[in-house]
Amino acid sequence: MSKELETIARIVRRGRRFVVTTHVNPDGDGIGAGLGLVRFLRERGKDAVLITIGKIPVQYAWLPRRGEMIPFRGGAEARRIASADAVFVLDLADWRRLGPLEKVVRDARGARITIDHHPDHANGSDIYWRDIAFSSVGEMIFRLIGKLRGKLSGPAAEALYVSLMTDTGCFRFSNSDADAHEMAAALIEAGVAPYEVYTRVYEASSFARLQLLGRMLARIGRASGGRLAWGVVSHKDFRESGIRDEETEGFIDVIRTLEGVEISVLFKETRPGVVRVSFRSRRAVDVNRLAQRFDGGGHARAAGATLQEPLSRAVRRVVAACRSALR
Ligand SMILES: [Mn+2]
Repeated sequence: MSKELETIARIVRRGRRFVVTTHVNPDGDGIGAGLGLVRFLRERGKDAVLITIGKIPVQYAWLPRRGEMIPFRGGAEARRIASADAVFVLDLADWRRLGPLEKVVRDARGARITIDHHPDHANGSDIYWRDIAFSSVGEMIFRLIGKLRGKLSGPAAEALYVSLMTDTGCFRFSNSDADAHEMAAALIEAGVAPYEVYTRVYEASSFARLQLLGRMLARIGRASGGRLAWGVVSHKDFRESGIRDEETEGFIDVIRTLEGVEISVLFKETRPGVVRVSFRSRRAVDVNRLAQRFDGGGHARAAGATLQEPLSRAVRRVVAACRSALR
């Protein structure tokens, strides 16, 4: 049992006011783990809120209830962070991914706690509980609740299930170990209906999104004898389809289903001259290191980077780097 977990449990027992946050453009893990923690804290009579930065993917819009999750707008949220007994930073190692919240969190008076399952990165945490063995930050929150001998309510369990389900790719990825499945069993016993949650998150695609996915797949690129595959969504595609960037979550997971592919890449030109690149690998290549070459990062099997250059140049450079990683 890590000493950080002991310290965090002590802070939770003693504190009254908490703020939880996660990276810019949060994903299912950041939102699910964050809401799971907020719900647990509120049920124990504490004041707690999840403050988000950037866009919330549409498939999670149903999850937060009134007042549990608020966007960072400025003064009011900054004051809440400043006066909290502790600020939780979830699902990120490099605090630059807090965007406009980075400085506010740095200046907070309460304990600054990072809980994360990405590789180590220097940050301003007072307590840094980091363990890449966890499938999701939701699983770490689940452990924290267990440590506090907390009872898991249905709503807290549902939020944690979203975290676990999305970060394990619906229990398909290599991080879906026995612990992840045992946690799923506990969440189901607490009242989660897996099929309902799955349907809400993954079977709510708009028609335009599906058509855009088709367009991306029709142009899929391959190299290195099929061990590398990539898809491209240009700014023109976004404009013509009316689909927003955050609605393309999951596109990369379709590319990676290709037989024999080791590295899958998705390029998204979110604005002219701004290209967000997602990397996934099956087993041989550490895509965290690959992404770091482009000033990004993540996990060994899933990482990302943002390039500020024309789309064609970004594709050319990243494909070349992937090909050499596969040699
Ligand atoms: Mn995560």
